[in-house]
Amino acid sequence: MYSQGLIGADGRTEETPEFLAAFQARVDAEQKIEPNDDMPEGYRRTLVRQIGQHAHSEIVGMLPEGNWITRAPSLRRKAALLAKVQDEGGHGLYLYSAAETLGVTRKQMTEELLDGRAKYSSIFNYPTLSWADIGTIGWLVDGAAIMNQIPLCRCSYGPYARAMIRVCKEESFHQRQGYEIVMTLARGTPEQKAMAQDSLNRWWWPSIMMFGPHDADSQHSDQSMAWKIKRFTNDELRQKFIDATVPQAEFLGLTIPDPELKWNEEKGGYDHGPIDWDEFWRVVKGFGPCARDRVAARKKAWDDGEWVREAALAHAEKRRARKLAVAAE
Ligand code: FAQ
Repeated sequence: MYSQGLIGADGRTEETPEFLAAFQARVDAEQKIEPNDDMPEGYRRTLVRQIGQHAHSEIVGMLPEGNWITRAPSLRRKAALLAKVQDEGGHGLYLYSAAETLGVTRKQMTEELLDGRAKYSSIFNYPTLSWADIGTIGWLVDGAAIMNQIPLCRCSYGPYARAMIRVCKEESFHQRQGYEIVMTLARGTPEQKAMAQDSLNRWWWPSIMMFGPHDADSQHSDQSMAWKIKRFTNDELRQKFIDATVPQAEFLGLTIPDPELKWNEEKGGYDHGPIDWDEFWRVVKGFGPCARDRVAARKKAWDDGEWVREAALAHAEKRRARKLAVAAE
């Protein structure tokens, strides 16, 4: 039986060794942690950070693809892209709701994004320069997201794990539609194939960086793995992604822009060339090519939506007052 911790004078759970051991035993036994359960403050903070960043990534991730909705080459492509961008918005909302179960509000999370305290995925700081980029984002970025997110369906925190199940189903469809766009281009005219190759050249390395720093430099991985928030390390997931994606590129007749990419018989996976970590950290620290535009777009959306939030709140208060009046009669 899981023992709840002692409540200290400040109202917080006292993290006694017994409490921490009981919590870890519960995680080790694969029991889900739910919102009303006692949990170590570090566990709660790690989840707020990760789920919040994940939610921001989904919402900011709508911008590069949204840029092409009006320029999609056919009605079918436009309908699929519109639906995909809406799906990403939905993912952001499930994730904000999951984070809210940990005692943080969406307003707080948004403020942290806008003032630069909260991060969002580095990948969404790159520009979408051609229609091929829409295919490549589906193929590589959604592909990388799935690789990272399937294990999150088994995350120890119940609301995050459950949100991920639906998200992963939708991301799988996104990956397929992206691959189909790239396949159409790769089998099209020489100009179309060149457009697909150029897109792969620009998105490959940023996609590889999505998985985060090498394990030796990942500050949160060890603890997150022990708490079963993460099930695989950054490098393990990156390797799985590369191994799955190289044959897909070969099938398309496209070349991955890494001259050092080579099958390693002994390890049963591909070796790859060095990752430009200077570029990664520059982007993560807010100096990516589109960083300023992305945050400005989110700020405008938040400011423009203020009247909607006020109206919804006023409506909710009016309803509550009416209910109270009826109850008092
Ligand atoms: N970008 O110690 P670690 C999507 C930060 S959703 C920016 O290894 P951790 C769907 C990290 O936060 C894509 N920052 O950290 C879609 C930490 O900084 P902090 C988003 C990064 O948390 C598709 C520091 O570096 N997916 O694509 C990045 O254990 C198409 C040290 O790193 C998720 O968020 C990065 N790439 O592992 C939408 C999945 N990598 O917080 C639209 C959930 C690392 O101490 C269109 N998140 N950092 O200030 C995770 O799995 C993890 O948080 C990792 C990082 C793996 C991203």
